[in-house]
Amino acid sequence: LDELRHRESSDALSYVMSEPIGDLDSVARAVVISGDPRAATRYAAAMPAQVRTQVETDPVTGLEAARSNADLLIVDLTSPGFDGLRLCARIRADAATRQLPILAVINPGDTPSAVRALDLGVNDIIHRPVDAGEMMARVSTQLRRKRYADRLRTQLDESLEMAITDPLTGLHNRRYIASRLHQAMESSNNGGAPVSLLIADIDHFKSINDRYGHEGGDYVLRGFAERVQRDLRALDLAARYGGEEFVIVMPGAGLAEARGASERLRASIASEPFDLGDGRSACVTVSIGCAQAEDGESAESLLRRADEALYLAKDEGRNRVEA
Ligand code: GH3
Ligand code: MG
Ligand code: MG
Ligand code: MG
Repeated sequence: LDELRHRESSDALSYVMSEPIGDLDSVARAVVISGDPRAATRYAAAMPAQVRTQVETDPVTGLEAARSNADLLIVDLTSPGFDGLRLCARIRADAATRQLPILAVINPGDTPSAVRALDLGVNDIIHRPVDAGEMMARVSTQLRRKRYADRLRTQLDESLEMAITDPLTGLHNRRYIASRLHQAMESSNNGGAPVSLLIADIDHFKSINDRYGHEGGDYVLRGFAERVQRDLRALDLAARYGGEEFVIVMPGAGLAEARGASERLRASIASEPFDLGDGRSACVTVSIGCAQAEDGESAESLLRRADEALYLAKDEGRNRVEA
C-alpha cells in the first residue's frame, strides 16, 4: 500500500494498461461514423491494431454497419452534414445496437455537446485532434467493458434457461409452466382465445423402473418428452410436472382440439416402443386427462379438473384419454 504514495513508479503499470485487449479471443470490430472522410480515416488509423475498423461517412449506412455485428462505435459529433447526437440517440433507441459502446468525438471545450452526449448514453468522449494513445486507451476500456458485459449477459441467459428447464428431459419445468398457464388463462379471460390443459401420466412406470432399472426409466422419460415435442403444435407448451407426469398447455385450443391432440399423443406413445440405449426397448402407455378453461376459472381449478380426468382414465383401465 505504501507504493500508492510514490509518484514516480507509475511506469510499472504500463504493462497492465497496454495489454488489455491483447487477450481478446476474437478480432474486435469497430465502426467509425463521421461526415468528414479525412477525419474518419485519421480516427481509424488511431485505432488499436487488434480492432478491425470500418469507416462510414453516412449516418444511415453507419447505423446499418453498427447493426451487423460491431463491438464499438466511434461517432463524430463535429462533422458537418449530419447531427451526430441524433445518430447516438437512434443507436440507443434501437434494440440491436442499444448495448454497443459509443465513443463520441467532440471539439475541445465543447462541454455542452459532451454533456448531451453522455446524457444520451454515450460511453466516453474523446477530443479533437484525436491522439492515437488516448484513442487506444479509451477504445480498449470500452472493449473490455463490453466483453465483460457480454459474458455476464450470456451467464444470465444460461441461468434463466436453467431456471425454467427440467434437466432430465429439456422440457419446461413445473414452475415455468405454472406461470405460463396463469398468463394464458388471463389473456383467455380477457376475451382472448380458449385455452386447454392436458395432464399425461405414464402407466405403471414403477414396473418400467423395476424391469429396466432407473436408468432405463430415464431413457423412457427422455424419449417420452421428445415424442411430446414432436407431436405438439409449435405454440403448445410442455413441461415435466413431476416424476413421470407431464403437463401440456394448449393456447387457442378448445376441448375437442385438446382431446384430439391427447388421443394422437396416446396412440403415438402406445404404437412405438422406446429405445433404452442398450439394444433393448420398452413398450409404454400413457393416460391423459384434459380440460378446457372456463370463464374466470383459476389455474388451480383447471389443473384439478384435468387431474380428475386423468384419475378417471387410470380407473377405466389406463392407456386412455378422458375429459
Ligand atoms: P400409474 O399407472 O398409476 O401411474 O402407476 P405408476 O407406477 O406410473 O405410478 P406411481 O406414481 O406409483 O410411480 C411413479 C414412479 O416413477 C415411482 C418413481 O420411482 C418413478 N420416478 C419418479 N421420478 C423418476 C425419475 O426421474 N426417473 C425414473 N427412472 N423414475 C422416476
Ligand atoms: Mg401414480
Ligand atoms: Mg404413472
Ligand atoms: Mg404419477
